[in-house]
Amino acid sequence: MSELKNISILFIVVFAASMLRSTEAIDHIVGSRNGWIIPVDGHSFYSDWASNITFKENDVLVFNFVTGRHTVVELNQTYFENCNVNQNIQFLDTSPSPVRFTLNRTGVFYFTCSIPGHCASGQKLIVNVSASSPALSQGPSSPTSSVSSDIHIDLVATFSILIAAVAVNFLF
Ligand SMILES: [Cu+2]
Repeated sequence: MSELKNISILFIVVFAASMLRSTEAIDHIVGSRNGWIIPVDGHSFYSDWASNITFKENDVLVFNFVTGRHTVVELNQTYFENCNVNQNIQFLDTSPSPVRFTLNRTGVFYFTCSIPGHCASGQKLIVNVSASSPALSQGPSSPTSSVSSDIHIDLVATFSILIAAVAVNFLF
């Protein structure tokens, strides 16, 4: 029987390892192929881009742009809304592109470009970062439901592992 127990333990370890892989940090290319620009499609371009992505702690934002044409600054919410780019929390290295920024905490980050007029023209990005967790990656969800659905997925995964372990013990 001990051999069979070992099989079930192996089963659990493999499952756990495959779940851990989903927590690896991911590079996100800001604006995808368009990169970091004054959006030509209107002010919602970067919020539309961000709304399709789940940002996790320690993921990296990659800002691609023509060196010298743009910069990357992090602002607080008030200065971001007013495009007060001189009150930045961080002036990220502007040359050469790309600028890489590690999302080193949970919560909301605000980014824009410090070149005059660019913020007001819509070159601004809000990123909402959630904690790294073993939850499986999921599609876009409303902010109010994301926490509970994360827990739900965790429970489903945990039960799947338990059932698999029991099944292995029964079958052999
Ligand atoms: Cu710019």
